[in-house]
Amino acid sequence: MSAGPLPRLITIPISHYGERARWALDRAGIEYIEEHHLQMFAWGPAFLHGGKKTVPLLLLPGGTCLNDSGIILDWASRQCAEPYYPDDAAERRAVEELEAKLVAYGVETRRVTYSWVLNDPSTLEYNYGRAPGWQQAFFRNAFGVARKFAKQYLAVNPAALAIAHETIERTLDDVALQLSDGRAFLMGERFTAADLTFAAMSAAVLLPREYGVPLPEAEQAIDGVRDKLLEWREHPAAVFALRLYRDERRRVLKSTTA
Ligand SMILES: N[C@@H](CCC(=O)N[C@@H](CS)C(=O)NCC(=O)O)C(=O)O
Repeated sequence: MSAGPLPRLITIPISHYGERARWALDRAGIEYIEEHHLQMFAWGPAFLHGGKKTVPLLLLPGGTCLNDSGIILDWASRQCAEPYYPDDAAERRAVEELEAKLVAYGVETRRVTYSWVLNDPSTLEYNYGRAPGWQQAFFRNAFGVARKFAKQYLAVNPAALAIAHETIERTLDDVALQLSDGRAFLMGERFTAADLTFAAMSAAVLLPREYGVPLPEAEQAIDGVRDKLLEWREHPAAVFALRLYRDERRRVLKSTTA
């Protein structure tokens, strides 16, 4: 139980960068209040508090704003009884280098998800979370306009999607290769930020049940996306990511500050 004000996590609820931050905080046993905003509307708080256009943001009670999921992950790791980064500098660098690749892979998994949801208004309910009603009403009433803008803004087009598919498949192969010596986690026998980041970035296409907000099922995806999602789920690296969700997403370790 915490005394005093709690940190505020500002997210686009469905965002896997938000999920990366949420998981890092949850695992460290840190209490926080999550505030949801929808795409475009999140620009307001993002600029106001973080000085840039992306969320998640973590607003600490003292007034500090952590304005990137990686910064939030590092902060949560430092509060956690079992930190997500190794103490050894070279080992830590290896985790961070892998994370940087996985964050870029996350842009491609997100592109694939948007190629589905921007063409399927039935998925809108999953997007809303607890965002203010007026933001939800905008999406309900102006889906066509929002969709056109978002497709251009996020480069959801056949050429970019072809690159996304290649990047996703290459990343899954690389991860499977890294695991092929039988290690339990990406960097060895211990769960690190690389595992959390890989699983969270993969969640956009693997749709794990344990994700921080409800997601649709792969089987519901539109033609042209569904077969890829179902194929990728069977990949050994995807099986690993889904195992991380099953075994690690709800694990709460002691916070050193609790
Ligand atoms: N590197 C950032 C990326 C976050 C990010 O791309 N957030 C998206 C939501 S999925 C966003 O806020 N996009 C708004 C925009 O790009 O205009 C992080 O890890 O926090």
